[in-house]
Amino acid sequence: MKTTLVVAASLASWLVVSASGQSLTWNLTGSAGSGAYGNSLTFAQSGVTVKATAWGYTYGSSDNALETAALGQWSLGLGVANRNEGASAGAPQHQVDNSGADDWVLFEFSKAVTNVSVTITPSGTYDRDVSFMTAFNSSPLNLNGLSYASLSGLGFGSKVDSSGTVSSNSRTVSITSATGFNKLLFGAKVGEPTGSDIDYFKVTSVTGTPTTLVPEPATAGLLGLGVLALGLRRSRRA
Ligand SMILES: [Ca+2]
Ligand SMILES: [Ca+2]
Ligand SMILES: [Ca+2]
Repeated sequence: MKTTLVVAASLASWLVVSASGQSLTWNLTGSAGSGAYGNSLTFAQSGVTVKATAWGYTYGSSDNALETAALGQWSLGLGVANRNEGASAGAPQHQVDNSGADDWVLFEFSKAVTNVSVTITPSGTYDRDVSFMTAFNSSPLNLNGLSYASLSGLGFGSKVDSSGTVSSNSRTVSITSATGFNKLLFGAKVGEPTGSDIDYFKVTSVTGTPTTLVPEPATAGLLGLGVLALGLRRSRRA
């Protein structure tokens, strides 16, 4: 019996067990066109599904929290039309962008993943900086009315920025995370709403390796030792 154990960094609250080793790519391109506020698109690959929804930082009269947006799909991938842009916004605002309000795509995986990367493609020549956050949360998420500060309550870690350059080419972004996750909030870089800093792109594909995560409760040490002992015993028998 093959038992694979990968013990995550000591500070992580989840252990990664039995990474399958098979990397999957979910191709997000298509021809659905503009979406409606609150819609979703789901992509399946080898039995693992990814549900994508769109969010804009447009909530309330002062745009101070996340609100459902319209998820569109084109030949270069997914775009977000937020409520300030209008659900059927045209180019370039129907892309994921930070001109005005921040746009985000929330990816909810049916299984935890590691070694994740996201490929983006601008429709035109634009800056390609991104921000992202990851979480492990076994419930479907509703981000409506939540500020960035309140996302930690759903298990999201700190926002990570990743800078690209101005180009019309695709860019692949590695998603750095201390452990596996099943929620990825991915958008144009927060805080660059004007001029040539503005980032515009569609999200073309997501790649990741499915894993099984085991929680690290108060008894983590004991549980970890037990699993480790079991693994060692099995490997001796093999
Ligand atoms: Ca947009
Ligand atoms: Ca915009
Ligand atoms: Ca930028």
